[in-house]
Amino acid sequence: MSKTAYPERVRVLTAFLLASALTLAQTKVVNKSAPAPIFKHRVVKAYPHDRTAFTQGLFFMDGQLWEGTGLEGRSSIRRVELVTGKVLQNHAIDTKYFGEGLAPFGDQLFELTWKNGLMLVYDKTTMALQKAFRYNGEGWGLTTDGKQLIMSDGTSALRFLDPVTMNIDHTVRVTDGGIELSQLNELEYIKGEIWANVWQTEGIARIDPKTGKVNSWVSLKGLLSPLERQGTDVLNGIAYDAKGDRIFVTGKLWPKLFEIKVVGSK
Ligand SMILES: [Ca+2]
Repeated sequence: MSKTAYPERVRVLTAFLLASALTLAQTKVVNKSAPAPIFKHRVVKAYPHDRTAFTQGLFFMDGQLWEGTGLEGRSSIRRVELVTGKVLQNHAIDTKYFGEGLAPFGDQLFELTWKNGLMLVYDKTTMALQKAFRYNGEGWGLTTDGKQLIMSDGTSALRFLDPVTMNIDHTVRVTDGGIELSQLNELEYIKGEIWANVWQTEGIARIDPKTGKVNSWVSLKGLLSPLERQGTDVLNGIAYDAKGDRIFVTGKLWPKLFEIKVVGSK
């Protein structure tokens, strides 16, 4: 499964690697266009994750994980027990849709579809489909700051949507070192920042929602062992437990989900 053309991927990976190299060579000279610093992570705990779940959306609510999975014919939304990884509730999505980002708002769940141009809206409790909204372009990641839904679409844009009308309130362009950063995938709003998996990298960008500027990166290299990595797809999925101040990450078809802490962060 590929989302965009190869040259675009190379550009993004190059940007991330370049940012890594520049950080290593960081000098004391203050440069307004310097790329954001990259911090490492520490694993607090590892939990089981459904090896067949092509994770596209992830968040933590009511003491549980909520996950949206993708692929045509295999897309679902599910409520998952953190400790065991057991699926407690599952709703299969119409096979013509490719599920993407998933976020809660009020008593509803909102889900993007990759190229179907539809935002699907479900009842949170029953997971019954209630309605759908149309949007332009592709649907990738989705989160909320508690006031609006925030959506990525594969470009450097983050759209801020009214959760009632689904109208675009405004759009922010994400940049690192003054260069636009595209391929923003799964999202999570964490303590005033938007965290974004950058597709096909092992980096999470921490973005200022107002300016779109990347404040810092979190490198998640080495989460899976080479053996665990076999048959998996990319890192994707960030969830935040606000009460417990816990951050969870996983990936598409990954056997594990991790609670992580950022090391060396401000
Ligand atoms: Ca998320």
